[in-house]
Amino acid sequence: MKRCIVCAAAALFALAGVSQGDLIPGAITGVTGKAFHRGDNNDPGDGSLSRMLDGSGLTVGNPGLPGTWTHNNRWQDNWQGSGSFTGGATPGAWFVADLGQIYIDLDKMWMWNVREVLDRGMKSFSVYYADSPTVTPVTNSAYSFASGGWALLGNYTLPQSTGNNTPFDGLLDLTGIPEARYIGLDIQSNYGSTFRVGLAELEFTTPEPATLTALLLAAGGMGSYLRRRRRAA
Ligand SMILES: [Ca+2]
Repeated sequence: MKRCIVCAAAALFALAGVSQGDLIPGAITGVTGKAFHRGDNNDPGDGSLSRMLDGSGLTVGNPGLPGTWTHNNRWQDNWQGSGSFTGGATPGAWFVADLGQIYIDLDKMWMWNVREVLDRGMKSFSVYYADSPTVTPVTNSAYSFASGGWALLGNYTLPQSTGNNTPFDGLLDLTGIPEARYIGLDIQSNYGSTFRVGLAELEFTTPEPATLTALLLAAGGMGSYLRRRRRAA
């Protein structure tokens, strides 16, 4: 019965033009990106930057079970920036996600690595965050996260993908970010490709509504909201 409800929900979302990524609980919609290279086409074409942010290629089998959130290996549904790389190092590779507004409750970043050709997957990277970068990033241009407005969250390694239709490869905790609109990746290496580095999908989430309500109640936020309503009435 539960599975039927999930299937019905997925069918309704598909009819409404909502992506599979939106089925992920707490997913932020409408995220856009900039990067050192546009990928195979300009947005929103096949293999463009938006294909790593729009849920393309994702299948959310059961929204309540992250292990069922898989991504395919079609080049059209991922982003692979081009460069000249040696020994796995990817100098000059960067990516910035624009969440569309400032969030004060960022929770997680779910990451699916490149599946078409596995050595093109992102390996070592640093994560930065900002409300308003001093220098606006521009696709197909150089960029430095030392240019102002950015704070470092940490340095990470994303595992290589294991292939077609497999679950997420990395899950990053964003709760250490007090507030941010932009999330930046300084990409330092890949898994050996001499000319490509990228990702299949990134999904950003905030706490699910039930969790958020509990947090507000715990913090006393809901209590003050209710008091304000009574005074206005
Ligand atoms: Ca995708």
